[in-house]
Amino acid sequence: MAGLRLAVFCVLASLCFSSSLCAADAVEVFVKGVTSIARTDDNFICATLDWWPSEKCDYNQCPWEKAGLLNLDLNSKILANAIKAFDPLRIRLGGSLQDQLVYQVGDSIKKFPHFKRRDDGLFGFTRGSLPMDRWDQLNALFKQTNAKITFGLNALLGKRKSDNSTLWVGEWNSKNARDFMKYTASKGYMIDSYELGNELCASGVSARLEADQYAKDIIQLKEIVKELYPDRDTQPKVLGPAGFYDTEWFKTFLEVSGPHVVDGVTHHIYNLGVDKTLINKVQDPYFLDEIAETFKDLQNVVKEFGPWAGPWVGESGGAYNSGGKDVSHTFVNGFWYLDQLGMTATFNHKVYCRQSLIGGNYGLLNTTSFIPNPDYYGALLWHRLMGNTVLSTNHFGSPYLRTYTHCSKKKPGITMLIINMSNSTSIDISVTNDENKYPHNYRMTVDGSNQREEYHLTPKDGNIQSDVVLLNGTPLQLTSSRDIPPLNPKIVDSSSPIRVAPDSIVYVTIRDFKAPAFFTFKQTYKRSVLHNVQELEISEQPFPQTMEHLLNQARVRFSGQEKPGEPRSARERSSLKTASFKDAAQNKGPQKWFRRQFSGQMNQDYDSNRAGQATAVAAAAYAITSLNASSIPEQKKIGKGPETSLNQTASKRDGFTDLISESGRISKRFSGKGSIRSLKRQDSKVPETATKEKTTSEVAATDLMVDVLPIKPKVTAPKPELPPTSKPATPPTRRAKEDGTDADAWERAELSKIQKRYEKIKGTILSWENKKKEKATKRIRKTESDLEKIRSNALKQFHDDIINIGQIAGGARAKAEERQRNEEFKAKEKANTIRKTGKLPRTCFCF
Ligand SMILES: *[C@@H]1O[C@H](CO)[C@@H](O)[C@H](O)[C@H]1NC(C)=O
Ligand SMILES: *[C@@H]1O[C@H](CO)[C@@H](O)[C@H](O)[C@H]1NC(C)=O
Ligand SMILES: *[C@@H]1O[C@H](CO)[C@@H](O)[C@H](O)[C@H]1NC(C)=O
Ligand SMILES: *[C@@H]1O[C@H](CO)[C@@H](O)[C@H](O)[C@H]1NC(C)=O
Ligand SMILES: CC(=O)N[C@H]1CO[C@H](CO)[C@@H](O)[C@@H]1O
Ligand SMILES: CC(=O)N[C@H]1CO[C@H](CO)[C@@H](O)[C@@H]1O
Repeated sequence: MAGLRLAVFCVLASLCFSSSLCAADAVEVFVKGVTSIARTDDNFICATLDWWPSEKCDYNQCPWEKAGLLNLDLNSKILANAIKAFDPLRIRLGGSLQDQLVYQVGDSIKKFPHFKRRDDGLFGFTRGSLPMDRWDQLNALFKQTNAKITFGLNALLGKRKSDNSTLWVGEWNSKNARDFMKYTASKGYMIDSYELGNELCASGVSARLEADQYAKDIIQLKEIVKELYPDRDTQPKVLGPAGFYDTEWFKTFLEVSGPHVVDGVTHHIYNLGVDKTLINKVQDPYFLDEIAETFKDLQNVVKEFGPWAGPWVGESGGAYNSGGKDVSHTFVNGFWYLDQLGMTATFNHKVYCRQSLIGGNYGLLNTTSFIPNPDYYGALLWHRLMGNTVLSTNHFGSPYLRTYTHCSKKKPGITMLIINMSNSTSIDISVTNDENKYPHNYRMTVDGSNQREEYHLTPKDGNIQSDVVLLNGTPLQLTSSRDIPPLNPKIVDSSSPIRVAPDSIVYVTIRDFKAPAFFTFKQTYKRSVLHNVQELEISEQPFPQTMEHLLNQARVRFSGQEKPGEPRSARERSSLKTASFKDAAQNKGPQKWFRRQFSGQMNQDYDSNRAGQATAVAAAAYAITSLNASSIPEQKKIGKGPETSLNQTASKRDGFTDLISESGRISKRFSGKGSIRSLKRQDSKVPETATKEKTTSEVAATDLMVDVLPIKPKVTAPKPELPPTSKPATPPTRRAKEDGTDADAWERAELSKIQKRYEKIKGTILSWENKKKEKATKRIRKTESDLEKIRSNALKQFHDDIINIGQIAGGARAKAEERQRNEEFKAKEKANTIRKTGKLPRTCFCF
């Protein structure tokens, strides 16, 4: 919901060290923390093991060696440690030869000892078989390492090739699969999911099936699973079709298989090819974006035709036929791989299986030495840092900069993945100092959480085709016990810049970003909306629809607002940004920025289009927050030494009025942004859809973030003690008895001051509200004389106006009341202290 959208706004500004090469390139990254745009499985990272024998060769190389499931060294300590490090790692067992594999279990099974080269066989090989003792060994490894197993079953047994081309027809003979599953279940081997067939969908690769036949086969598989695993808690999932996406085929498959048969809709990605340009493709953002369309289409088809299932990337090596030599196992491949993880997660994919864990040129582990390649560490960091909640992340900077954000895993805050694919410019990115944006939050950070955790991945010797990756400058190497080394972050003060080197990949964890806290606000918000709706007797729709309506409207309007009329020159832009960065460095920027934002919204944007109604609500609440923040000198001066400013209280009293009457420049800012975006869209060839989600007001949420951080005066407020002031006044000499009286008087005076101040604020809110409502009412009266159609439109608008106004006022009011309670509480606490200590507060509120 747009209204609840909350964002953190970071100004990433690049500074120039060398004045001659000063290409100031400021990037703002917006993260909407209030609503998740997608959700992954807890174990999103997955890697595959394949059946390829060492005779699998392409382009004069045979890169599988002994990495296939039938000949892999299961006693490798590195292999076990590499799997264990994920705890758990999803492993998908499957691949091209799985539909020629029989399981040596049950009766009447012919033995096929090995896959052998045979030109007329599928994929150039004969059938092969899996002996149960090998299966036992594999499971011993999986159990020891706590792996989560997906097993791909042979889907071609019982079928025959039709006369025509690659189509296979006939029923699936599930007997061998059933015997195998029965054996597996009886041994107690844990299987997370069974998948049926490999790349048999759509036009297939070596063989293909019709969608309705495959759907019938998978229904049969589901029946077997239900029968063999009656306990629903441990019942393996059923996945399919494990092949390349085709809209019609996938639709039919989901329709015919029906509800709750398929749990995961798996598709395969090999969008890179294997040509000599592979290394360019993995660094080309335009190329990388092309595949987004597929992810989006699948997401939509699953949503529409199989909402009970989730989309999975079941196998993806990027470059087919075992990956690209000197590319797929080196650092540069991470540009493609980690970008894929980020991208598919935003398209609601649950799992992403990398081909391969080991084997081919694209192994996360080296085929022969088992030593982890750079992508292994990229994946492990993702698994440890990125939680399952995906947040919309946006910037208008270079397309070579890719950013993705999730809520952090198992910890508060967010983790952002930043990929800089550019190899040329040296850069220095800064995040706006958060202190002014999260004043109360910062006050809770006694545990040092105003620090960021950064993980910088760079290639050894700056060679992007290196197999060795550095974490924060140190090569990642196995420990002496052949174990995965610890992956320790660099702790960085939040106010300092994030430096992102060219050709680097960075994970940043920001603990202060308390996304879950927004629920508190959500409640308030809902109530205020409902309240207004009822009060004005315009409630026509149930609440969710109303909200949905508001959201859509805001979206439409905001995007409609993108006039290419006012594009600011690069220099203007950069000077503006430089300025805001400088301000930020002085702990002032964000506040000013928000103020402008707020006033602009209140006066212009709001009235003219209400697109940013979310912004307005947020801003109103923020204004109240800033009131508080700036009215407390001690808080404002964090890290700046004591400085008395008694007058601030007085001068900020009218903050709300100031904010409302101040004329804003922010609408320009908005449209400027819109135009930047639309220009970008034209030349960047980013699929419409990839950006569409992001056209709502990013700015809005920023402010909300501030607002919704939990206010816990009891926890966060400093103890009401009275440290020495910078301006020592007359020492207290009164006796305790008198103090009681003084304290009472002081308390009364203080409470009455607070009350007056808030009365004034509330008065301002009310008069603003009345004014706006009056205006809206005038508008409706004027329009009433128009045609019936116009009339109903106007009515609708009127309702929206009233709701929006109510929201803004309600949000502001709630905030003000909250602040008032806090301050009264404080005053009382202080009065108690005074009673105890006999010390009266003096020139400033230094507590
Ligand atoms: C074989 O292909 C032709 C044309 O491609 C088609 O008309 C015919 O129905 C196919 N036969 C079978 C058995 O699929
Ligand atoms: C494995 O390591 C060897 C030796 O460093 C290297 O030549 C080879 O390319 C690596 N292969 C993979 C797939 O990692
Ligand atoms: C940077 O990348 C471009 C194109 O991707 C390439 O032409 C150029 O040689 C690269 N420069 C360096 C220093 O690697
Ligand atoms: C406080 O501010 C008011 C106006 O804002 C000014 O008239 C007054 O002199 C100031 N008082 C002090 C003590 O600075
Ligand atoms: C993260 C980031 O700022 N990326 C930079 C990468 O390099 C390009 C060009 O050198 C810059 O434009 C990006 O800003
Ligand atoms: C949200 C916030 O910052 N509230 C603060 C307002 O000011 C009082 C007085 O210092 C604090 O106790 C609150 O925490």
